[in-house]
Amino acid sequence: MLNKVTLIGAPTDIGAGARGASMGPEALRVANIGPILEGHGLEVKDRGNLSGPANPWLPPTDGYRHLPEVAAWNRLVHDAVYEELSDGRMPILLGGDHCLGLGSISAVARHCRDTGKKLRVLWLDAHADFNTSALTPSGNIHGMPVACLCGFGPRELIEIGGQVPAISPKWVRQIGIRSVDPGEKRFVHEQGLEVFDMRYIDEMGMRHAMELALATLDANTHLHVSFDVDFLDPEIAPGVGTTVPGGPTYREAQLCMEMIADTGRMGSLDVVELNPALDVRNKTAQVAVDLIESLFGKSTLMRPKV
Ligand code: Z70
Ligand code: MN
Ligand code: MN
Ligand code: MN
Repeated sequence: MLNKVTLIGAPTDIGAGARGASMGPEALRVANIGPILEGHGLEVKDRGNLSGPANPWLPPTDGYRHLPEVAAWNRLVHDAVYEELSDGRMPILLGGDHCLGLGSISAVARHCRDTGKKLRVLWLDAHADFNTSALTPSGNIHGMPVACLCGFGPRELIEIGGQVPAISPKWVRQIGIRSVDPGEKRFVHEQGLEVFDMRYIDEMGMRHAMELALATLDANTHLHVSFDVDFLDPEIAPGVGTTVPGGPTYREAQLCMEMIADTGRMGSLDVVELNPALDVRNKTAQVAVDLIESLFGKSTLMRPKV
């Protein structure tokens, strides 16, 4: 794994249905994300925050809310993430809402094309984020990034990384899913997304789900982790725009992160949907940072190298 990481703040709630995710980057910094990663032997650079358009807070038009502003933010994210990867550093995107996964992952996909790497995307979320303008109940674009990355969406969003589609649905593994809209459900099935939903995790356990989700990684794989904080059960993570009950416990989430760390293949990370306006004394940010530590190899005991 790369030992040089770059924090990229993207303070916006442009794609969300509630205001406040724009304060996410600062809350993660206040929870000491930088120094804590340094404590794990990483060289940490903080690029500060990107600066994009303000949130006009308008109703949707033609099935999309804030499409021009979402596109502008994602172009900024794409360029920053692509630049850090080209510099041989691991970008950590501090969101911001999950529409930013578009800019981030389209840049990662482009970097993988440049370098001949195989890409796998782990999508840790309560939601599938696989809506289109025809399927969305809300028009909120944070419910659409996976579909856009797979080529289903408006030109200004699907073309950001220079190739359409940016990724194949076959490269995606979703974990923790427990809220999917009716039309979205059919589309997930049609496109063959590999989804380890909460029912699967309850029946088979997080360990088995992660073994399968990580089964096709090899030495040439770039693993992108897109961590929507609403993945976590609301008991431990109330500070998100859309809480959905029945999520992974602290212990399940920690195992998930530890198993990702053990692969040594993580090359980029998004931390999105943290909403400090809805949090309690920044505890959701602290839990997120704890789990990110596990993602970077914090473990209770010395562990044999795999
Ligand atoms: C719903 C929609 C959503 C959060 C994604 C919800 C989408 N499927 N909500 N992330 N927090 O409106 O598309
Ligand atoms: Mn690289
Ligand atoms: Mn999401
Ligand atoms: Mn979500």
